[in-house]
Formats: sequence, structure tokens, C-alpha cells
Amino acid sequence: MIALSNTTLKQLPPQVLTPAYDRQKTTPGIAHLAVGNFHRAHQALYVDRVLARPGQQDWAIVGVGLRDNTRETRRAAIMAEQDGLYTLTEFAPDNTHTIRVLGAITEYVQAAKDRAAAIKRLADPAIKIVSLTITEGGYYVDASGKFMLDDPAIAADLKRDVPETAFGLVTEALRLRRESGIGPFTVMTCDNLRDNGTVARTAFCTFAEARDPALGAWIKENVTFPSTMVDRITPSVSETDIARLDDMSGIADQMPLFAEDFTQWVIEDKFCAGRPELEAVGVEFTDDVGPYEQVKLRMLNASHSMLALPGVLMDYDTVPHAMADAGLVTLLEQFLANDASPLITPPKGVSLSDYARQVLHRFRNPAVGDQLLRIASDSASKLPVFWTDTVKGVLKDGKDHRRVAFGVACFLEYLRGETESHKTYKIAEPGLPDAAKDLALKDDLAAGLTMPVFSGWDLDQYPAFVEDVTKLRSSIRTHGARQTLKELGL
Ligand code: CS2
Repeated sequence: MIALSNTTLKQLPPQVLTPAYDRQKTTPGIAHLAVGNFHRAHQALYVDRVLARPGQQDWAIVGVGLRDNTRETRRAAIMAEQDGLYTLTEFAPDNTHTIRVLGAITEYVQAAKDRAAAIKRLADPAIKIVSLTITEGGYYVDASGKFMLDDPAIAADLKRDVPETAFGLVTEALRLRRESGIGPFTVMTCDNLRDNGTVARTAFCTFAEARDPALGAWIKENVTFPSTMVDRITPSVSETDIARLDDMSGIADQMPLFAEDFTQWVIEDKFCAGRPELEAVGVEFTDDVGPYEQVKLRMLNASHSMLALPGVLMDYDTVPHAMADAGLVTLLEQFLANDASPLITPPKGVSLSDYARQVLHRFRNPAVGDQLLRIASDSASKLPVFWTDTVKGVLKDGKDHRRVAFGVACFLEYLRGETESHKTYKIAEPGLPDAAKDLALKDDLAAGLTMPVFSGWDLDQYPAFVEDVTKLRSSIRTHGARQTLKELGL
């Protein structure tokens, strides 16, 4: 097997596609904060395509790792060894695949090693866009849309000379740029949030204003925060996956990736310092991302959670396995058609029933085999984003709330960490403080609904819903999620 680096690029096996441009002739114009699998399989793919176009060589990516842990140190080491190169294998539902080496990330900075240097790197005049995938819970915005200045992580960062959070690094980089007359960069969020540009604007501007009111005002005035809708199912990569992917490619990639063959990116065209010609490589630009994002979050992401939470309880491990369960498929079909769709105004030309069919088709992709526990993780941050509008609409209109009540009951039961056959699993809920989690584990089964996760749902006005969630939880505990779903009679 051949190792991956700039020097081996020309010797790779013929079935592997390689960058169609000279990487040495590119320079970073984008800095991306938090370089996870999704960024590497999605935005970095579009940028890889754009770098091959005439006159677009100034848009390579400098990846910035934010975390201070061994995983991040390992990632940085591999990025250095492989010159930022990695393979991406895209699987179609019929199991055919394409393997490509992506070269868009030409530089990698581990911010924790030298934060001042990372700030300087962002302040480089060549950087025109700072993009981010810091997760749904990473914006510190509460249910009313307010940035949580008093959260301990934020309060501590505000006081540091050299800050450590994404907000701190960006604020200080913008300070340097302002002081030296370089001008702003665009801050582009690529996280799954409702109205993500506004959320990012609120978060970054509130942080900056609290640190330095004059700088905050300048940022508000000069920096743009486009909204985006991003979509591509990108599973976690296990050691077994690494061996399988490397076997397929014939390349000893230490950090290979895989994803479905579907990909979509819609961006609000609001870039204060210019942008690459992404429209030439499949990105849609629009004045209003809202309708695209509603469809994606409330249908794809929402049904992902609606599948994963009961699926885990029912002892399934992957999405295609759960999709072989007729009861779960009916739950999703009815959730999409009767609960989510009626409340969505789709973009022109998009049929919600076609979209729903496509989502289920994507979930069935056997080669992708996305992990239910990956999707279920951080539900405390995801459900307020993915489910709130649908649940509120269903309750307000007095419609059949069985499916959403079942979903909520499954979430609360999932927090107990035990499947219906009594197998235990590890829950990963970084956005759920212990005190909140304790509420879900109380004997009083209604107490879980007072967790902050549901604070925007006005549940005190809907006692029948609360009662049904409670009954469903008790049924799940006694009879299991599978039997409870059956008894829902969908
Ligand atoms: C998933 C998303 O984590 C989740 O909850 O729904 O990661 C999903 O796979 C992506 O948003 C697809 O674009």
C-alpha cells in the first residue's frame, strides 16, 4: 500500500481520482474552524473542485483545529504527515463507489499549540472567509435566541488575554485586521441551525461587543454572516472502516473518509471580502436560504433523530438496519407527510413528497451504514433545532401528536443508556448538564419535560401531550420501544 503525500500523488492507483490542479500553486483564502469529517467530505470537496478552475487558486483552505486533546493532536500530526491529503469514498445506493483524494486543505493549524499564532493566521490579509462547523450546541444560544454570555466557558474566554473559543479567536483576528486596516472577512457557518447566519451573527457580535464595544460595533457594521444549508450524510470512521477503505483504495490513508454520493450546499450570497466561484461547482446561491434550510432540518435531520432514538432502544446499530423495520419506516413516512410537511413552505420547484421519498432512499443506502449512535449523540442540542417547529405546530393546531410524543418519549428513555434487550451503550450529550439529565432519570416521568431542551415548546399549555409522553415512556420501559410503537397503531 502506498502512503499519501504530495510526493506520492502521481503514483497512486489508477482507480483513485486526484486533485486536478497543482497544489503548490494555491494559497489559502478560507480558514475553516473545526475540521471534522463533515467539513472534509462536504465543503472541502466543493473547494477541491473550484481550485481546478481558472483563476481560483487563492481559495485553498487552512484548517484550524480548536480542541485541546489527544485526538486533535493526532489529527494535526496526520495532516502534517499526509500534507493535508486524504481519501473520500462516495457510495451510491447501488453500492458503486468513487474514490478521490482531496487536496483543498493545504495547511493545518492546531490552535491549542499557539493561540496567538492561530489568531495571526486568521488575520492574514489573504484570508477572506472564516467558515465553521462547531456543531449545533457550539453557538451558546438559548431557546430565545440569546447568546449566553454568562456560560462559564464564554465568561472565562472573555477574560483571557489570548482567548480559546471560536468566538475569541475570530474577535481577536478581526481586531488585528481592523487595527492594520486590512478589512474584515466573512464568517460563514456550516452548521445545522435554524437561520444559521443570524445565529452566528448574534453569537460572534455579542461576544465581541462584550469584549470590546468599539470592536463589536465595527464587526457588526463590516462583517457578513451568510446563512447556509449544508447536506451530506457522513458517518463516523472506525478502525475497521479505515482498514476497509484503505483496502479499497490501495492507499495507506490514516484518516480516510466515506459518505453517501448525495451532496447539497445552498448559500446566501453575502460575502464582504469576496468568494470563490462555487456556483461553477454545484453550489446554489440565493437571497433566502430559509426555505431550503426548513426542508432540510425539519425533514432530513428531524427524521434522522426520529429514527435513531427508537432505533437505538430497539437494538439496531445502523440506519439501513433500522430502515429494514417496517414499523420505523411507517413512523418516518407518517411523520414526514403528516407532521413535518404541512408546516413547511418549500423553495419553488421542490416537492415535499419527492423530498421525503429521497430522504428515505438515502437512509436505505446500505454502503453508508451510518451509525444510529452518531445521530442520537448530542440530541439535547439537536432536537431544539430539528423538532421544535414541527412539535409546536402540531400542538398548536391540535393535530395528532402521537408520533412526536413517541419521539420525545424515546429521547428521554434513550438517556438511560439501555436498550430494550438490556444492552448498555454510552450516551454522548455534551449539551446536557448533569442536573438536566437527572430530570430525565427521575421516577416522575413527566419531570424530563422540564429540561431546557424543551424550554421553547410551551408544554405547560399542552397537558394531554405531557400525559401521553409519560404513558409512552412507561410503556417503553415495560414493553419496549418496538411493542410501544406497534401499539401506537400507525
Ligand atoms: C445528522 C446529521 O447528526 C445528525 O443528527 O442528522 O449529521 C446529518 O447526517 C447531516 O446533517 C446530513 O447532511
